Order: sequence, then C-alpha cells, then structure tokens
Amino acid sequence: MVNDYEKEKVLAAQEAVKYIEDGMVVGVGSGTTIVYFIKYLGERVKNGLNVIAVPTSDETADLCKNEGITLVTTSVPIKIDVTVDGADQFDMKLRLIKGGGGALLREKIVASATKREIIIVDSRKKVDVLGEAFALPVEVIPLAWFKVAQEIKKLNGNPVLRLKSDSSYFITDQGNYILDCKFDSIPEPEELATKLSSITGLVEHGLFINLAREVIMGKEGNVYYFKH
Ligand code: ABF
Repeated sequence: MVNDYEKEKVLAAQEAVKYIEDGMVVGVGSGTTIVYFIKYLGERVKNGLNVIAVPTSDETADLCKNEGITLVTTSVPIKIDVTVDGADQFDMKLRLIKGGGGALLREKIVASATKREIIIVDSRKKVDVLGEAFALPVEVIPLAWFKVAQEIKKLNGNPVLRLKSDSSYFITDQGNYILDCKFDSIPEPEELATKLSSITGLVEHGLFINLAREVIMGKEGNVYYFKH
C-alpha cells in the first residue's frame, strides 16, 4: 500500500520527467523521490528517448544502469541541460538543505554544472525557515572531522558524526564522513554557507543556494510549482 507521501513523490517525479527532451544531458539526483524519476525516465528511454545521464551517486548509477539509461560516470560534463534531484528542505527563496542521503558533494557538483535544476519533493519538505527540523549535513575529510566539528560548534551548530545502523562510520561515495549539524534554525543560510565554506577540512555543506530554478511538490493529489 503506497502512503500519501509516496504518492506525492510519484506525482512530482511524473511531472519532472515531462521536461526531459531527446538529446539532453540529464543530471540524475539521489534519494527515494528520485527512484521514481529514474523509473519514469527508464520507461521513456525504452520507448526511444535518447539521453545521457550524469548520476549523483553510485546508487543512482546502478538504478540508471538497470533501466538501460546511458551514463557518464568518468567526469561531470561542463554543461548539463536539466538535473532532477530531491531535497530534505526548501524555503520560499528556493534555498535547500540536501545531503540526508549522503550524496551532497556530487549533487552540488552536478547542480553547479546544470542549466536548469529541478527539485522534486513531497509536501513535508516545504519550510518557512531552514534547519529547524533537520540537521544540516556536511561532508568532511575523515582526518579532519573532529577539528571541523569544533569549528561548527563555534557557529552554534551541534554536529554529530553520522553512523550506519551497525554503528560503523557512514562513508560517502568519495570516502569521506558526514557531520549532521543541528542548528536552532538557519535564518541566514547565505551567511552560514560562507562561514562553513571557509573551514579547512570541510569538503562541502548541504546548503544549496542559487542552484535550484524550480521546485515541483506533490501534495494531496496535486502538483505545485515554486519558481524563483
Ligand atoms: C537527495 O535525497 C538528497 O540531497 C536529500 O538528502 C534526499 C531527499 O531524499 P528523499 O527524496 O528520499 O526524501 O536528493
């Protein structure tokens, strides 16, 4: 039985796949909403659509391969026509928190090479202020995690090293660790993003600012568009 949020993800994914055209280079995000997008993209590819996909995680690459979607995995192309990705939170300025799935570094590299970044979400992801109900993920070099954590505390964050369910360290596709950093809220994401980016040993943070062009949200049987 598919619950309401799963239906919302399906609706958003079905809507986003309409924007993929023959001959496009398509960035493919990660996460449970994107699993639906890959399925619908795969259906179109089986019906003759010709695209090249740029995956944002090893898991996404495997899913695309299973659908028979052609991939570029060696290097991110300079120009990606459209990327469809998920998010953990978005606000009305289309600022995002991403990285709940641990793929934020490649997601951001792909987003930054993309002309049109489309975010697909269920209705739980829309917030007034980022960070109140979700810890901001940041990717760190393993050697530097403790030092980076101390510096994030000075910014009033509460960083926790991400572990897997068997208590071993969560390792990203690039071999790094993730710190999940709880802030009371993030009313000025641009300011925090700048401060985080200046910490040596911090590889990338999950604040995506000026990257998303539109958010497609499923909610109660309808699809809503947010554009900036
Ligand atoms: C990725 O998947 C992330 O950046 C984000 O963490 C997550 C959203 O996942 P879901 O679609 O599973 O809610 O896009």
